[in-house]
Amino acid sequence: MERVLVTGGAGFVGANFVHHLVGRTTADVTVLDKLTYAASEASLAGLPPDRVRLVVGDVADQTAVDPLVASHDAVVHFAAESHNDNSLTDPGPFVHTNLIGTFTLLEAVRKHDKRLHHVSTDEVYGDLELDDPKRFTEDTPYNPSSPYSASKAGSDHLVRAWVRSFGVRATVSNCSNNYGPWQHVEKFIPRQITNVIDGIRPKLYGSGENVRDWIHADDHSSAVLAILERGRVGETYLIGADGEKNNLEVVRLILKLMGRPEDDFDHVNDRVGHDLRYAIESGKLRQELGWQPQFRDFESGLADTIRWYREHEDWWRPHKDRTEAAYALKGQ
Ligand code: NAD
Ligand code: TDX
Repeated sequence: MERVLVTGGAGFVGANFVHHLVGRTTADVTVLDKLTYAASEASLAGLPPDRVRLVVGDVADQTAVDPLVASHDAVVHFAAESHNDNSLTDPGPFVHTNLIGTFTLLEAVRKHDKRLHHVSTDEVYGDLELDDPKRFTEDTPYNPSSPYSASKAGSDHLVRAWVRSFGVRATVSNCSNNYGPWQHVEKFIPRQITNVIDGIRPKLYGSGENVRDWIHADDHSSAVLAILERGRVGETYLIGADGEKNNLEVVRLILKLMGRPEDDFDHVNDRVGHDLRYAIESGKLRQELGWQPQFRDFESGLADTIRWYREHEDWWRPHKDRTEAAYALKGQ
């Protein structure tokens, strides 16, 4: 696969993937990104300009998508509206990008017979009880809660229908919560790190007992690359690194690592319909494709991430005030 089209490559997970791909393969990469509020061109800084180019465009715009798909060997589809809280205040862009965008891409890969990998989320499965011994598997029924997760669930169904009905050569992955560099300050971990840097107390939604299954974004990238290279067409792979932690534990760890008292945070209004727990069983990916996560120690991965935000204030500062102002309006 010498020419890879990466949609949403100026966002968090997409940018991590582009860095990973360029470092580990000889592929030339085109990033197709609308450069929404969530994107940052600076996330692609330092990559070789002869191997990586950015095309600004909408994945739901057939005239932009069709010629790009035609001129590449494979497409990795990250572009999405990704923030649950935003989907609760304005769901329209989620339907546009996550559903119409995926549909548009599917029609182009069908027409040009190109390989597609569709990047999705564990949130399509809904949530688990705290004491449920089961974790999500590839066989768990879909049961999404928010407009965001419903739109991602719909996009997964579109991909499977295009595989079965039209023979499109696609794979799907559903990953748990990512952390690492280049994540927008609206998201939980970067929000709290940059709050502490700014002398603002971290903000915990509700009780803080909600559990997320954390994975480093570079491990997500290596899993997506393994699926792109060796995954079986038509299959879905769950991606996770056994990283379950509740939000209270994560806030306390951030405070400890940043030299603050561990109770120096506020409880704020809970998210409407807040999913309680996500947990991934990733045995299929590990056994079939031999994938393993490299970041196994959450505390040291989090310490690296804190260091990255301390050293890259120029990257996140332009987004911080507007993000906090929007949260303040909601009592969060
Ligand atoms: P993000 O919001 O940081 O980045 C999304 C990117 O998509 C941005 O660069 C944005 O400009 C671009 N984009 C949005 N609408 C577009 C459009 N219409 N056309 C072209 N580009 C558009 O999101 P993220 O956290 O990097 O998530 C990327 C993908 O990974 C999503 O599909 C998400 O569902 C999936 N995912 C994310 C996580 C996570 O923890 N962040 C976990 C599992 C799956
Ligand atoms: O300030 C906060 N305080 C807080 O307690 C924020 C922003 C979040 N939270 C909680 C809500 C969640 O329980 O932290 C947890 C993580 O929140 P987010 O970072 O918003 O992530 P989440 O809603 O779990 O979804 C993420 O993982 C799955 C990504 O944003 C999705 O794109 C991905 O599909």
